[in-house]
Amino acid sequence: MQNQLSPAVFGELIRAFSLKGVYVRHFAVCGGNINDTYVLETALPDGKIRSYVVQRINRSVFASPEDVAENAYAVTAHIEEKLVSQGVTDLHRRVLHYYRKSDGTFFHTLPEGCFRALSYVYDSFGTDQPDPRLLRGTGQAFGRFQALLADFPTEKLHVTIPDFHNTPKRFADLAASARADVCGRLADVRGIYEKLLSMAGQVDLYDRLHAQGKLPVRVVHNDTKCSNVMFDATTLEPLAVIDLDTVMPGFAGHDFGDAVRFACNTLPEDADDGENARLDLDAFAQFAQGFLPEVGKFLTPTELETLPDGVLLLTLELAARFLKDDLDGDVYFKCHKTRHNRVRAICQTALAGDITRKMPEMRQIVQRICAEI
Ligand code: GN1
Ligand code: MG
Repeated sequence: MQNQLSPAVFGELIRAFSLKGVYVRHFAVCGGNINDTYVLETALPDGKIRSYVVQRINRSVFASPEDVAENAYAVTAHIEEKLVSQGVTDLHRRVLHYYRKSDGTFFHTLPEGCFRALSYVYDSFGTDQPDPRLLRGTGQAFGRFQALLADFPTEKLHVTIPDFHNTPKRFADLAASARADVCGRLADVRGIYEKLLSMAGQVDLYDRLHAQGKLPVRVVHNDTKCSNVMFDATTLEPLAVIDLDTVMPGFAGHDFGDAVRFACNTLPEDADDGENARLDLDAFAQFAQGFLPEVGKFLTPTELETLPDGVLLLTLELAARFLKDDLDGDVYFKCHKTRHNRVRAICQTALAGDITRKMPEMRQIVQRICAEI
């Protein structure tokens, strides 16, 4: 549960970020595993209601919030410029805006935490639950995000969480937690742990290809859950990609893989019967039909060929991260049920097994769509 915040906190934020209007109400938006997110409503002098998004940043995950904000600002400014040159007019619905304080900084620290304010995408919705009607649009949104940033100089980005998608290191960290076994949980999760290790033989694939000069570094969103796309409430068209906290240099397949592992799983990420998790190939094809036409022109043949490998990599990586957090005693991800991280790890491990089996079909689907672009 998020701690309750008083209206006075939001009043202080309205002042600090020079937001328009006076406080009316706020409510929490559930879903994130790291930060706390709220919608804040204010009333303008003419009585109209204005909405903002306010977030309390998890300082133990993001050591330098200003670096996170600088990345997000640089990326959104670049996207905005591109959209303007493409003749897009409803910019406020297509790209997030981060508010600054009068001293130019993006964060306001109060006894209750470290806060930032950003724009609200009107007449839109996001969803935690993958929706078949939105799969292609989710692919389009994340593909377009990469396309809009294809010429952004990656060296300008801060590495806000080092080794974020360093899958081999995630496995090394898991092994260290298993050795330490601080909560005495290893005996209980040994089966999952061993199954996971048995699938981890190729987790350095992207790093090897990069070292051979075959995989370029790109701007990567790094958290491409379908809940991070806002859709038009009427047309269901994808509007803006949100949650830019983890935008960093990385590989294109990270974004493709993370999106598929979340949106094309037959079960939610933390389903109680996670051992039944499977990859839905129809869903995969729909997502790919949205994503590939957006990126097909500029990703290299090696990047395109290895997109399905990213699905396995990211699923294994998340399984390793959840299992590590279970072994560590739930210190990283927010937990809402008993042994929540164990539940999540079981689901991702079963999904990784099914992805391994379905790799040939995934490759065929990607090849077929690429041939049609
Ligand atoms: C975290 O909080 P949220 O949902 O934006 C995590 C992602 C994981 C995701 C799994 C900074 O993202 O890496 O994929 O949970 N973010 C961070 O649900 O660790
Ligand atoms: Mg996130």
